[in-house]
Amino acid sequence: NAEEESVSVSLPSVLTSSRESRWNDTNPYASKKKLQSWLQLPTGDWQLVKIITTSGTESVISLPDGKVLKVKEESLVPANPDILDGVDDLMQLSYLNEPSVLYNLQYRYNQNMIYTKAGPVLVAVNPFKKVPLYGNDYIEAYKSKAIESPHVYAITDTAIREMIRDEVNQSIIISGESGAGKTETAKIAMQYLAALGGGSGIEYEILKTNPILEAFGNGKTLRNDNSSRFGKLIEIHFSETGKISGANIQTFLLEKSRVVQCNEGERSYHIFYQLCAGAPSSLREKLNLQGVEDYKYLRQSNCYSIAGVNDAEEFRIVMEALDVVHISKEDQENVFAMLAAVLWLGNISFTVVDNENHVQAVEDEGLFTVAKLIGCEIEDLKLTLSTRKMKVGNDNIVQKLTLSQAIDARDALAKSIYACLFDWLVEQINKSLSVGKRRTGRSISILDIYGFESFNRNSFEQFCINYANERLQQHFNRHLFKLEQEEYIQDGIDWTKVEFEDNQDCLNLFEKKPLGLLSLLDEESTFPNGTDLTFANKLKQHLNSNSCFKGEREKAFTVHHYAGEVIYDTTGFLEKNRDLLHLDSIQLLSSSKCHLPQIFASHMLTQSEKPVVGPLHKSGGADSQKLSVATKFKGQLFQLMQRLESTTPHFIRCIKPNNLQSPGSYEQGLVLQQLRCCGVLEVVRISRSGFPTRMSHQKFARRYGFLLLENVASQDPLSVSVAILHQFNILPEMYQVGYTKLFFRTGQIGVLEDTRNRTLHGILRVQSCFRGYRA
Ligand code: AOV
Ligand code: MG
Repeated sequence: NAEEESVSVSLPSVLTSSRESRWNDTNPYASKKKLQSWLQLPTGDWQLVKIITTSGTESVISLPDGKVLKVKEESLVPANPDILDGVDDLMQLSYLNEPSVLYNLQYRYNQNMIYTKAGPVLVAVNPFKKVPLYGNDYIEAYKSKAIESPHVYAITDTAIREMIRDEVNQSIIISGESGAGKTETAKIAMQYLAALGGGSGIEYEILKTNPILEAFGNGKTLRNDNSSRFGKLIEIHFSETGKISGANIQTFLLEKSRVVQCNEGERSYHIFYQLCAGAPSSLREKLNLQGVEDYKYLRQSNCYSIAGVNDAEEFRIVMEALDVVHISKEDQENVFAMLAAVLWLGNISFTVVDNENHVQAVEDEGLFTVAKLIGCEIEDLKLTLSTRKMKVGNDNIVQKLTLSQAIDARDALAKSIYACLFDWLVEQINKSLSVGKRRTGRSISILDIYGFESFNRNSFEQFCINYANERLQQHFNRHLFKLEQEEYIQDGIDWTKVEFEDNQDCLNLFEKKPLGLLSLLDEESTFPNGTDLTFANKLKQHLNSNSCFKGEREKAFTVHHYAGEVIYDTTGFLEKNRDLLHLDSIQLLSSSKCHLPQIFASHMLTQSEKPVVGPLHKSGGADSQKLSVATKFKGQLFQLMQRLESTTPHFIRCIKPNNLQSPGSYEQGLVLQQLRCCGVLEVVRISRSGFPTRMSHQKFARRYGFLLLENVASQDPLSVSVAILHQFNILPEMYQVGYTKLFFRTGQIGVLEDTRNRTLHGILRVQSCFRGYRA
């Protein structure tokens, strides 16, 4: 039969290891390929079985080990013929069901083919090992179209071509859970852009921003040894000739809390460990650098190294990269001094000085070193850490701090120094990358933000990260589902809707005013007496009827995200959202003799001049007042979405095949959950059941009208179009006639184009014949 024959002729060699080999050779049913089905095992995994007989309600099936079972008909899901094993676009599957998609991805994954198309979306399954798919040879092959199998290179190539062809900015939007491979994928895309658009040397600088930003913005979490703790959009600019002319990096909400606190088994930002391990001895001396274990901030999580990572070597790479992006040696040293200051701040301790539990900073190596590194007086530092200036009426009073207040003040200072340092670095990098300045308005942006996170304990950071992912998911939905469906509906097409998970409800839960998570958080943050508990109670009071929300015991609440339920613990929410830095601390920095602290201080001051959302101390606030963190973040996200809306998006979905970060392990349940929540199946279904080729009646009539046998010159374009469709016997299920456009299924227009080309060719031949005759 035809199917059997095509197996032997058209399968690439890498795919020929038939599924049959997994079956016992003595299995008498081994040859009945057509009757393969998927059976779900009690573990939840899917098993390929063979149907021996079917009675309509029950089937007798055989397992690969020869066992024969009787199962209910509805527990079986049809499997695809062997010839479709490992197809490179899920659209090609005859049966589009979950086990078939899972199997197809796994089949490819096992052969290092980690990329698969799902219609317009690229799916990337994290190999957790080096795979031989990258480098110049591959780049050349994709550039020349010698290889067409799915790849980040291929998607990036499409983006470049479309940017040039349509003169529209492009975006490559990478999403997926924490540890799924977004950052690696972004780097692979950048590599391709650099290779194709390179020449001016600026591409080298762009690539070198990666080790810098990863050192300062990534850390080890329980999910990912190199987890991004900030979001990043890098916009790469191109000249008219398609060469890279510059770039600009925008970052989103760095997780500041990691600097002063991180969980058992996690690490703070890589750069701290790199500095301690790799600083040359002169620098060590200048900064009074110790080993990582001597710093309290680094000691608390009990984790100092990452398997397979040499921090000293990484430090060398970062220093080199800093040179490349034109950060002077002097500035580099200032940066390292700030890092050391942060580490030493964590070592400052306090002693109780009166019977009201007020404290003072202990005069020890920590205090002295911080003062020296920040460039301020020891006395000023001591005062800043143990008192707070307040204005009551017209009087300035000095309030002494208790131990926990003093620790908060100290940690707040450390966090803001680090966050300012990060922002300053990005600013310097941007200055260096914008040298070209010849903006033509053409660009390709790559978005790599922190992935969806769900830990045992989820705090304000996860709240923000997951909110961002929710927004991104909406963008994805809008593009792939809504816009598509709306176009059909607008044009009056009879078209069965593909149901998809819309996450608008969850976004409303976050964004609705005045009764949404963000508004309520801000409101509670402005009340001087607001606490995490009053915040949690308020949520329960106002949001319990929302289907995406559930109040939990004590201070917790659950949000039903598109990617699953997450329980948030509100402990620390208010403080993190207010993100206060005492004015005393800002004044301390501005009094500094050093360059960077002064810059940081003025940066903090300009920030605090913005409209006030933080707590207002009516008694005369001496605190820095500014937009709340959540509100600022929301504003950034809206801006980001606006920017992305004006681009042609290309989506890459990264999938994490196991939670162990280990190669070779493919957990079906885990993969399935990710495929479900990112709507991969629906994307394929919509692309397949849709009519991707569209042409207006006018254009269609103009292009193919001359092929008509009867004269229709007087008729309207719609009638001409219909006449063409009839004359060429295009099957009714292959097209739809809309109010303004014709919609075709994949491949249909090719038939007409062929005829058109052949006919035109014929006409030209006849014409040249005539010319020859006349001569
Ligand atoms: P993420 O960006 O999606 O997580 P990463 O890009 O950091 O995830 O990937 C995690 C790890 O997976 C990397 O450190 C690599 O070891 C491995 N990996 C990913 N992609 C590849 C690839 N194509 N080839 C080889 N190894 C790979 V987070 O930043 O946590 O959301 O916030
Ligand atoms: Mg990342």
